[in-house]
Amino acid sequence: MNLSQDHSREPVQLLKHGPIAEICIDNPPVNALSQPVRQGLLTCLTAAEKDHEIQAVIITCNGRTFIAGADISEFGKLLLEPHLPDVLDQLDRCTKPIVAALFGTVLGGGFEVALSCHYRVALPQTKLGLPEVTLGLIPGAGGTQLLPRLAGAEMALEMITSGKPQTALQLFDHGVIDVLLEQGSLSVTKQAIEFALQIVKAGKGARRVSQMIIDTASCPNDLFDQWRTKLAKKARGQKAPQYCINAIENALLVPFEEGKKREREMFIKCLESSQSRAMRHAFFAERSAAKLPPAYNHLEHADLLPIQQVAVIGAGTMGGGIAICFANAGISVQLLEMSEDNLARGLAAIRTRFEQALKRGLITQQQLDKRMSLIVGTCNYEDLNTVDLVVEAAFETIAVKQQIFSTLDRVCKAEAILATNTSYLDINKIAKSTSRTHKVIGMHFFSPANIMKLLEVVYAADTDEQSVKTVMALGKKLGKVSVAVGVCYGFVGNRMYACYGREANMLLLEGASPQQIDTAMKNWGMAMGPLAVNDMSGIDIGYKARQENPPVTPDPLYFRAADLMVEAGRLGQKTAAGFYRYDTQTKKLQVDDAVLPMFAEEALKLGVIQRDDISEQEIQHRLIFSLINEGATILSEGIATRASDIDAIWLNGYGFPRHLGGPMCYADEIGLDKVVAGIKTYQQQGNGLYWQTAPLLETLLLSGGKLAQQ
Ligand code: 3H9
Repeated sequence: MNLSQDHSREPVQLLKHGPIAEICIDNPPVNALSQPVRQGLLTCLTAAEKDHEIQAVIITCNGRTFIAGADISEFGKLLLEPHLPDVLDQLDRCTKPIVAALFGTVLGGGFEVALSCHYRVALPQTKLGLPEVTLGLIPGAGGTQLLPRLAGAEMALEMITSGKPQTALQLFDHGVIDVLLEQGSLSVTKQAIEFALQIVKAGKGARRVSQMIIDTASCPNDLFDQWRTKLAKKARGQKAPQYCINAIENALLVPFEEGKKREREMFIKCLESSQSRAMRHAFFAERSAAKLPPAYNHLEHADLLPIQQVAVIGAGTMGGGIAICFANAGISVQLLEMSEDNLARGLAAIRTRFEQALKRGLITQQQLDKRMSLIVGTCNYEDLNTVDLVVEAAFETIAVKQQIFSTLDRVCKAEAILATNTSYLDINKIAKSTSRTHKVIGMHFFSPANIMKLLEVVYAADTDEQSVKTVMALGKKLGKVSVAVGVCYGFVGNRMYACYGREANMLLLEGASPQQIDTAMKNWGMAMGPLAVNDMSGIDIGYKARQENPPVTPDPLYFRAADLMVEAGRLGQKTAAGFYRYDTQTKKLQVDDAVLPMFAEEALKLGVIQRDDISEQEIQHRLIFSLINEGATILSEGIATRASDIDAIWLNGYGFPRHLGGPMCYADEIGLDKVVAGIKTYQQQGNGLYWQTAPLLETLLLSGGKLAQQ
């Protein structure tokens, strides 16, 4: 029986099943705890408490998941009542037993709802977690106080500071889940009603987690300090993880009510911080990246091409990584190489990578066997006549790629999509070597392709809607953050990275040392400095790319420092020397002062005056402002659809610190006036060729607009 009078869609309804009341939440897509849901929960709970026929309550959700958290889009606005902690207090104090019926992804505030209930039943594969830390927050509705009471302090520290979910199956062993439900027989709701009836029959009442005592017997004395030290290193520069530890420690030190009050204070502090603003921006940036540019949204329901079988051309590091991505997603791959030797080497390298994953406990032997069986080698293009999509990952030379694409066009079925993994080259030119320019697209993976989350989906002039939509959907299936971008040299990420690298190179000629530059950028927040990164990836790669595609305006200073290294045979880690030296055994990086006179001599030749007053801030600003300026230009050209797409690219492909939100978000945070003033300074300092303020920045400065919202 539906007690609600209004049958128009209420986000929360109260239904009666004999003595059991069902509070059912229906707030698509993920049943987030928006204000009407919080209000509905409170109203229904009050009604169920008052109803004398009701002896127990279950909380259920319609749709694909139990509550996946607070409504993140409400954060940053005025927080409307009722606040979640107050709603959950009422759940906790309810005199009738309450059962949470869990399935899907029970996250953040959703998990806190479940923890505030008196019993929890769940399908075994339900994912439960407190991912607030990934949004620069701590759980704000009792999570830090309730989870340790059920699962112990160590488990709470692990889950809350990592934000990683666990399955109900795993949490059952830790006492978080009372009963694992059966998949497929009765619905989750029906099984939860059965459980509630059993509780009533057994005379079990409300069992408040808030009143449980935390078992501290097995906790080391310095447990919390150990975690503080560990996370200061692992989550360098981030504030929320430290707050999480403090809040969990409170659960052991002060009564529940006080612990919850302090948790709320820290939650609000985090919510108002720039780090959380940046991380929430990152969350929405990654999701809006899935929305295609207007030009590709004419056909609402363009049929996607089913991708069951793919081919990868080239079994080198990149091709192998791409093949692994497909196999991990259960898609069969034909891996093509020019010779049997190369093929055998490539397949062996793939097996080694799977074996490493097995050793680290990331996959089982069965999964290894299955994934290896999905990758079949060939040296014969004719074998590719049935595949739905090809990703070419061969040499970065236009002639080679054109040759390959013309062959693919001949052998592949007419509807097959032909993708290139080129990092820089003109995909329009590659497409022209086929008779199906509408089916040619870029799939730009980042190395290591099976690890890095970013996929730039590059649409060329003729690429059709079906191909773009199919490849974007495929990216999601591969677990990637896919971002659609237009064609230009280096697309979005590498075009911007060239500016960042250019400034690092200029600074070397001007007298900064490699470690001075790298330390400045690490102190700023990057995981690695640009020159150590360049040594790792190979300095010769950029050198060859510049030779193949020289800059439009020739400049003798452009990447001259990197070119010097290559000309001296210092290609990076692979030759044990680059901007640094490397121990041949341990690969450990060592500072090498021998490079400094090389830069000084070249500077003298080129008329660059070396300075000894280059500050850490100058290095940081020149590298980051160059990114912001180029990003703004790319945006104006329409190569990126929205500024947040650029941020999604930098967060997922280039190690830009998530708590700084991406270059566009960071520009707003520090102020566009500061950025533009910096650009003008560097222009006067002698780098006029590159430091032209992007017109979009000037316009926004005048209008007071935000770059990240463009
Ligand atoms: C919290 O709970 C704080 C509390 O401790 C205390 C409060 C006082 N809010 O990812 P998808 C939207 S913090 C608003 O593509 P999937 C998303 O934007 C929160 N919107 O689907 C997208 O919209 P659109 C803790 C949300 O199936 C659509 O739903 N919780 C929220 O790949 C589909 O999303 C989290 O951090 C939300 N909470 O993955 C969980 N969640 O279509 C965050 C999703 O317009 N969410 N949307 O672009 C997730 O991790 C994933 O969305 C989930 C589904 C795994 C649930």
